[in-house]
Amino acid sequence: MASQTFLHPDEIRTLFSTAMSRMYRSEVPQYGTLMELVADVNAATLAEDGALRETLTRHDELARLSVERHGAIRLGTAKELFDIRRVFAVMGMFPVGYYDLSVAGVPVHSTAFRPIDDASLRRNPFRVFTSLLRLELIEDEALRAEAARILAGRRIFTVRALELVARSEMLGGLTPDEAQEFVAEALETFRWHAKATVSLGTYEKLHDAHRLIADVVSFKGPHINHLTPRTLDIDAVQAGMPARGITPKAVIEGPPRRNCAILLRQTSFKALEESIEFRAENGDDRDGTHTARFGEIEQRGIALTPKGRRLYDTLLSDARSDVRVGQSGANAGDYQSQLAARFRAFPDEWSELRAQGLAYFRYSATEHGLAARQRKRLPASVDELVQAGFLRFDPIVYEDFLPVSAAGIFQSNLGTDEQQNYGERSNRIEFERALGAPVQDELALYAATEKRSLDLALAQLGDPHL
Ligand code: OOG
Ligand code: NI
Repeated sequence: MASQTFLHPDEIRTLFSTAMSRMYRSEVPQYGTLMELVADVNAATLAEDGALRETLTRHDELARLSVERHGAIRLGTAKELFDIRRVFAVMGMFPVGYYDLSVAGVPVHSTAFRPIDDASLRRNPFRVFTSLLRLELIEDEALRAEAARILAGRRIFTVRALELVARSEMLGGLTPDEAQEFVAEALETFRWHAKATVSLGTYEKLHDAHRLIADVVSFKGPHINHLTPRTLDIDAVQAGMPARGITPKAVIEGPPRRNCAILLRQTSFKALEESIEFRAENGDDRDGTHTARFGEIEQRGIALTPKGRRLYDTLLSDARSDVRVGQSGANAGDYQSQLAARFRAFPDEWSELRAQGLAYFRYSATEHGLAARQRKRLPASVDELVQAGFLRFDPIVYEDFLPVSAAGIFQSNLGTDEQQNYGERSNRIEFERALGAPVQDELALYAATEKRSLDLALAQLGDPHL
């Protein structure tokens, strides 16, 4: 069978994320410094917390601790989004979730391309937060038309990369040699270009409309704008950045520090100002600078049910209306303490989170339960099985993103730490049309994982329900 000679998409993703990490570290030395800080903090945390070390070892996570968890790009056209979906599919990454950032003053909407099944997530969880510029949000009609014209003329993929994508689609995969070549070709799309495709004058006009528009339209391709490793203690990394010459954003996005980590906490260092050679045009041959690239860290917790997510959204929005963080990070300390105070209303014990239906868990039959099943009929309800120690439950990790947090990461790297609050508005249908496929519903994925684990565990315990 031909398929036996194909390299598994998870392996291709690992080749890709490794190549991206190497490229980004050489392009942005400060990112290498952040990686070192993260490694030091993780080592210190593990040395202090034996239980955590044991859990990570049990789940086979220690070896991959320092592997990047995500990166981000910003695309300019529907066609680019359509093709990037095909490129990521070769690596086992599929669009999950829809994020409308325009409501937070960022003219994009986004999805995350990520592995979906448990085994793939365990092998390599690398994902790419992918945004599509919404040109229709540029008010100046002439500028909008010019931006569209510039974008229509660029090709962000190499010819060979698209050939290999088509080959993979037709035959069902790539051989190891083809996969190597594919990764090298795909990497070209994410590379930094110190040479802009527009003059400084055009760049400035785009920049005045929105900094992000200039970032997307002025360059040959969608340079990767950050990579994000996982930390075991995000507060320690945030606090440790200045001593290593890194300027962190003002506040950590997401929930406050807790015993039972929920969803996702993130922080980043500010984007760097980099020299750009602009195109000489109509006597304009000035050079300039652009800020786009930064480094981020993340710490993930349990996935919340719709009920849990509603509570999270309410508490977050309350804290944000209590204290507004200003442009230069003023009030950051007050915000963090207000956030912690508000979140006291969010149960902070696993058993409570489960009992109140606030979070998703992975169930498994315990040794004790399997042995008991041989001797007697087990109790009928899940709660009773849990109580008796026959059924155990572990948190399902949140693998997605948070729109308010993402907006905060964007804002901080567009030069302001100001928090903007939002109302609801979305253009998902248009996004999916450009993508050429629906995005998967992340909550449905967690619910299905929980249900599968519970069905299996109950079957192993002799289906006491029946
Ligand atoms: C993406 C910002 C969002 C995250 O982790 O929430 C993001 C960008 O700046 O392009 O990466
Ligand atoms: Ni990010």
